[in-house]
Amino acid sequence: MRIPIQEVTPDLEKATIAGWVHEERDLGGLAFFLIRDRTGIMQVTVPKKKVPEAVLHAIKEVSRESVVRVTGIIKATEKAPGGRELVPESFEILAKAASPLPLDVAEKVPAEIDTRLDARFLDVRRPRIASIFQIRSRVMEATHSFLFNEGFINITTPKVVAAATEGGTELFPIAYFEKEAFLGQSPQLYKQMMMAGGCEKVFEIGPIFRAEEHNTVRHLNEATSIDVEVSFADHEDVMQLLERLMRTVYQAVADDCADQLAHLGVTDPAIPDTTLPRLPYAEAIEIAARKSEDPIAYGDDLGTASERIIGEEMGAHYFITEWPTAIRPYYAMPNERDPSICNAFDLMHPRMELSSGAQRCHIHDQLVEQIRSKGLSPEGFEFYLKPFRYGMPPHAGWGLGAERLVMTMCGLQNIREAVLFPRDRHRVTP
Ligand code: ATP
Ligand code: AMO
Repeated sequence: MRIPIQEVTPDLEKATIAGWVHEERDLGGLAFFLIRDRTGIMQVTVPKKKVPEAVLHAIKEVSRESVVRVTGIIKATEKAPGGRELVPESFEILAKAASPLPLDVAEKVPAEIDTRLDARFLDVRRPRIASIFQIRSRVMEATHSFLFNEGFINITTPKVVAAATEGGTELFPIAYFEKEAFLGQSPQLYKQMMMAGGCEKVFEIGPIFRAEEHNTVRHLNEATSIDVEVSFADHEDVMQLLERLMRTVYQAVADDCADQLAHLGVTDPAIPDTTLPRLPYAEAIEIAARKSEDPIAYGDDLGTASERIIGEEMGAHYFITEWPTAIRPYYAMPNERDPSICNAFDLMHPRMELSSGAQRCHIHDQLVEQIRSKGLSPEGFEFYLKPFRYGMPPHAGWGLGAERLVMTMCGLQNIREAVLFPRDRHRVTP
């Protein structure tokens, strides 16, 4: 049996390792191979005069990124990574890699994002890139266990749907027998319906599909949304839940992924504070208007440029609260004192929006009115409205973009880096 490279210590006598040929170097009488597996990199040193003929044959044949299994004597040496090297007694090629490679795994030759994504299986062999997905996995694990610890149940809702939730322009229509159907933009309506189902605290982590027209570094056409909905809660309750989640997830990554963060050059994971600043929308607009070159007024959406200006001023995670009712979805609850603003919020990283949420309107007739006032037809929402007639508790929730969370945590420049196989305007394969 092979042992993981990380477990090969200088005091071992003999070991079998298996992995990919990361680098090869032939110095005549001596050849060096760096063998890489998921856990690390180890040097195989071949003194050509001292190894069996079969080993010499194999090392002549082998190419970079081939899969090999090597058995031999372990020697302590300060010249090799990890303070040990393996001198082979056997060197088997399990799968030879063709050359030239579509991508240099050792990262000596830089590659464009498209080249990398076209050969994603090779790209993720790079320890730095693998780190992103190890961190992403830890983020997901920490999110699941945090929500279960908080008493949530995990739900799964349909991704083939009949209605838009976040405005009608960003839907992907699909061929669904003789019916009109779309890919789901958000589990919004379903998670709310489960509040009428008496579930009280639900979460779903799943794909959302948005027909975003533009190619940007922070939009995907298929993203992963971490969604929660909580009964007998208002916006402030779920903002506090989000604060706890952010801290827990950042802490988990800081504790367990120090090597991965180091690979990515993240020296300080900047764990968010327990209580994040609440910046009312009106003040956010003022900050943006003061520093922006374009005219910005109360009632405008906050675009990329505004988000950046405000983010620079805030310097760390913060909430934007007290949004104008007019620019939030129909399901947001208007503020009881001033219905021109609503109990909605966004969680912001200085670089971009991470999450949107709100206390929801749980009163049937008011919700119908709000749907109408957005120019939508309540008839299209019958299945959603029905539960509001039979005992819908007050409730609140949010959706948090998993890729944006990972992207900002890891300091990535392009959201595509946080997805194994991103879907964008031009990409449906691999
Ligand atoms: P030494 O006397 O330390 O074995 P050397 O200077 O006589 O080394 P070679 O053994 O021929 O030279 O090695 C050639 C090159 O490979 C040198 O630059 C040496 O530093 C390097 N080298 C030798 N052994 C190792 C090893 N086990 N791991 C990494 N590099 C090595
Ligand atoms: P919203 O539309 O703001 O809110 O989406 C919530 C979060 O999901 C992420 N996100 C995306 N990430 C990458 N690419 C995209 N195209 C994309 N679209 C959204 C963002 C965003 O902040 N139903 C509400 C949530 C709620 O109120 O519970 C909703 O979907 O990080």
